[in-house]
Amino acid sequence: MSQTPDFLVYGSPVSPFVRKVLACAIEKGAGFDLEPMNIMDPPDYFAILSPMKRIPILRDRSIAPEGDHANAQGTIADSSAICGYIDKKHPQPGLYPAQAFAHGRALFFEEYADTVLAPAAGLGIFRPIFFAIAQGKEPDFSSARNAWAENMPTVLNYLEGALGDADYFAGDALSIADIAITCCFMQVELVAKAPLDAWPALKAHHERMNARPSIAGPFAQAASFVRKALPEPFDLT
Ligand SMILES: N[C@@H](CCC(=O)N[C@@H](CS)C(=O)NCC(=O)O)C(=O)O
Repeated sequence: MSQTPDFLVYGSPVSPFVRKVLACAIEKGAGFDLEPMNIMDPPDYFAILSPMKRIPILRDRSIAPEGDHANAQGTIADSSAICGYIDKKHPQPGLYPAQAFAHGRALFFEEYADTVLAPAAGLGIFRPIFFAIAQGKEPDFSSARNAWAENMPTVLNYLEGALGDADYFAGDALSIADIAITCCFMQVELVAKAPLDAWPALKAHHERMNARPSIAGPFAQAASFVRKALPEPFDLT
């Protein structure tokens, strides 16, 4: 008989931040359930569990099981906080470099993904397409094309240089940096073909990351949802 896992993730794999949390849990072999939470029609207890009104939210059922959601007991909001928690609870394999400087760099890249890459990919490209379709409106392909041509190159040039010849963004093993950057970039790929030929180091990194079930699995779930509304990724070029 399978045991109920401690972790319950509220959200949707369509969110890059939810996929980041799922990737951490999968890399560590930590079981989880996913409870769908739609940010366009959230439940009335959303702000109780997530004061910043964002997904993902993690519940650790070993701290507090689901109840009436009247308080946030047993829950943590924000993907960075959640991934840090998962890493403490399941230390192996470590997703935060042991070496101090590499650790700092990993946290920096996670923040860069959150603050710079996610808005460029999500707000700039994903939302004008998918949110419009989901709301029955015409997708804004021209603003998405413009974001790819005007805004993304600066971000991708920076990441290409920061990665250089290395296999990973921080230290010499997979870390939260690689997961965060990949999940946020893939938000573009949910709606569009996003060729990385002009950024060969990033392209190779992306292919290696894509070969990991922790990245590919949650992305496939998101893509199958998005494909119902947008059967083909559109051409950004
Ligand atoms: N810094 C947050 C960002 C989370 C975030 O922005 N989530 C989006 C979905 S991808 C959200 O919940 N947005 C709510 C809204 O736009 O109303 C994290 O890492 O968890």
